[in-house]
Amino acid sequence: AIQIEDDRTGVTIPTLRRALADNLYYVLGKPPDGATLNDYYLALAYTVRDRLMQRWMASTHTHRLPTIKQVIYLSAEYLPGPHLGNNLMNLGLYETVQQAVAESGLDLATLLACEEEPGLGNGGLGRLAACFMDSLATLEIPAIGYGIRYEFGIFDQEIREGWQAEITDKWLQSGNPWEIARPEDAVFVKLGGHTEASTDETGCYQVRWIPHQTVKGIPYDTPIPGYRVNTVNTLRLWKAEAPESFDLSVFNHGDYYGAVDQKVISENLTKVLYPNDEPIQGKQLRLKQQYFFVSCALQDLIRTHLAQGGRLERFHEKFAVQLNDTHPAIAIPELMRLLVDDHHVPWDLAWTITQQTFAYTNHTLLPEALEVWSLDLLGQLLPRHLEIIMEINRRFLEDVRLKFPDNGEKMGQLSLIADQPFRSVRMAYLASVGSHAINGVAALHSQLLQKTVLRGFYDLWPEKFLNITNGVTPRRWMLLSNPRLAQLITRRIGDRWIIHLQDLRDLEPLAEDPEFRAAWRSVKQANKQALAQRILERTGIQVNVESLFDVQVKRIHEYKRQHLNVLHIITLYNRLKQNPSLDLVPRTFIFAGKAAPGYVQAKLIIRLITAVGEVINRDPAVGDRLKVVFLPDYNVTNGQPIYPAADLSEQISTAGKEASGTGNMKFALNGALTIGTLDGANIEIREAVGSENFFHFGHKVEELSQLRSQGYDPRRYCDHSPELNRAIHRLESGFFAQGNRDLFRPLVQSLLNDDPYFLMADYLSYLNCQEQVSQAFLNEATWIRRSILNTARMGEFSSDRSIREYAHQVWQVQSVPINLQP
Ligand code: 26V
Repeated sequence: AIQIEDDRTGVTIPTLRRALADNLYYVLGKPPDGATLNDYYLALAYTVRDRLMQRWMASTHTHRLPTIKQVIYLSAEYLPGPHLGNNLMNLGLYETVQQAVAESGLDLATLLACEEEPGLGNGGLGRLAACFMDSLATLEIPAIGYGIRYEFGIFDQEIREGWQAEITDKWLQSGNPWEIARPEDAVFVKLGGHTEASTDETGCYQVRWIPHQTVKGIPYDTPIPGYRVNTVNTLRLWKAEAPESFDLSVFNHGDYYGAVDQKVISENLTKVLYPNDEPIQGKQLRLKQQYFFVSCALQDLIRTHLAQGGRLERFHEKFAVQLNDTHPAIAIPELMRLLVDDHHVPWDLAWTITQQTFAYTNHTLLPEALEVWSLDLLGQLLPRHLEIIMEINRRFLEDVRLKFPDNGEKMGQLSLIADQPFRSVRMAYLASVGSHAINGVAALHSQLLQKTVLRGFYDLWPEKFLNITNGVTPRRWMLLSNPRLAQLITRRIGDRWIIHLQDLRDLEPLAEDPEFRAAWRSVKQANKQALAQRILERTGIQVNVESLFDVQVKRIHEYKRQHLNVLHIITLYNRLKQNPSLDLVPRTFIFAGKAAPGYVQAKLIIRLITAVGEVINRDPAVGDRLKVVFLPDYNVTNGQPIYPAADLSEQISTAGKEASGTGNMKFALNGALTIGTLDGANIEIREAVGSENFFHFGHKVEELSQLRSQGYDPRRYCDHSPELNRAIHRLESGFFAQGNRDLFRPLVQSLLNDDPYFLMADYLSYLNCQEQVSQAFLNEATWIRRSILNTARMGEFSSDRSIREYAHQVWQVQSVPINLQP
């Protein structure tokens, strides 16, 4: 019998071609000859989305069953990167679609390049959420990711005359084929106003919140398919709109334009992502955003749970809710409010449910990054939540007093309310009391968390604390972004590594095989060649692919110390100027990363990198021995070709400052060697790949605190190191700024006077370590051997491993295979 494939589900080449033409014509309303490349991209995206639909609906249906526990990831940020390539890969359709598209006279790579990535995050934290969503689906764990559908994500970066310029990110401009709006699932969120307490007919104390304003939350769903499984989870992002009834009521009073104003105010709520690398204290809109998406999410959960016949007493048996940092921590008083005020659950029961529901992940120890909200602001915007927080605090401090009867100091230390510099809620404390589990994101970070920021809570409840080291998804960060290496690996050890990254161990013996080493080297060279091409296109700089590609890509921040890297570059340049025939190991220094728009010093570091590049790249005495490149607009899309091309990964943060880092994992997984401090996950990476395959330098955390307590004097290091002195002098002299001695003065002054991130203290150690790197690079065979061993030993840094740990140690959830035949 002839099998006729459904045009929406079939996966043969003729069917895919027909589906593409169909979607172009009937969904986009374009004839083949009048279609743009973007139209073809959209048609292809719809064709792929169609092929996800059955699995998505089956997953959603199954995951709603009351007996199935579901993970709820609450995150203000997601950085999933472009969906099309990833979805093709996870569905197992990449090659077939490539061919189908080719037979229709198109090029898949060109269509993939049309997709605007959702830049709904700042950096590591948002990207981690996306890796976790991929792993949850791949492990067939029922999950929903809730977040905010920002109209403008993280700004696009351009470099103009060496400076960063910010351009609004219009990711929705040409349409988003991956999302489905669900206006039928809209919820209402109250803001402002006041509360009224009363006693009802039965003598029960009742609080009513009379809001000043109500906004409507509209969910937009994006499918998140697992790798070669039927599970398709949902990323549900909320957009704020004005409730129609509201305009109408004003309209009835004749104030039509006032109603339109209200609409604009409501829609502003989800307009723009805040760059969270900049202090956001007192930003009312930011608190509104946090509360808005959290309230939408919890209302959504309660509604579906009740609709399925679930009981609120069992809420925590149905949902495990993870707080991605404190951004969603207002969920704790919000769930209390929904349970106590709206559903009349007694306080104590509601508190048990709440604590059993939530778990909290901390992502930073930097004091300036720890969220606090002033009581003023909270009281204005969320009067009922402030009351609930005060009651949580009162009961909590009462427990503390019973445990430590004659220790009044303890209560002040642990209070959720800080008095200085103004009365405010410490959100990390709120998250800690309202959760049953608290984790850091790398071993060192978790230890420091227990010893510093959350010490008092660790003393109270050590059993709540755990470490779960971050990971990255090998699907995007190897299979998709490094197809050459993925193919080489699969040819030798099979393809189970894609879902079982520890299998990369099987590469270890091949590190001794000359033939395999040669193939490994060819792959790296091809990847370097491809990156060199992009560098030329984007910056006009010609780089030497035989040189060592030395790469630092991440947000620009003083604690990440991009300027330490620059001091090394200046030192090499000084050596070359002093001895023009110096036999220097050629290097290409590649930087990329965004600076928060208001972070003046970070923007100056970008200017420093471009300025040093302008001088060095043009100096004929340097030739192609040194090149300095700043690649603009670092994001997921632009990051993908960078990691596979790196020889050396720069992970040089001040010890104790980088909670984990995840870029460090992407580089090592793709065969780069690391130069790094003993910070964040670097420590665990070094242990995994072997200290002989990792270049570490710099002061350790304890050594730095010793330096600090001894009275740290950065100038001393300058006086004792002629090379450091010369490098600093070059900066001061205006040499890299066309004689302008003022340009880099703020950077130099900061280094000489405070140097809060200890660049001066680590300079010498860094320089010596870089010398070892250069010597190692000269021996190609052993370098490649070490590169292979890095990849072979990175298996534990898959986000699949992280998610398994959360599933067993925090969430108590199981895999649920999805059956497509009902
Ligand atoms: C926020 C702020 C705000 C005030 C100014 C300084 C500053 C610096 C950093 C941050 C980010 C806080 C949260 C965050 O994104 N943490 C990152 O989380 C990643 C995933 O766990 C982790 O790999 C990074 O090390 C960590 O910085």
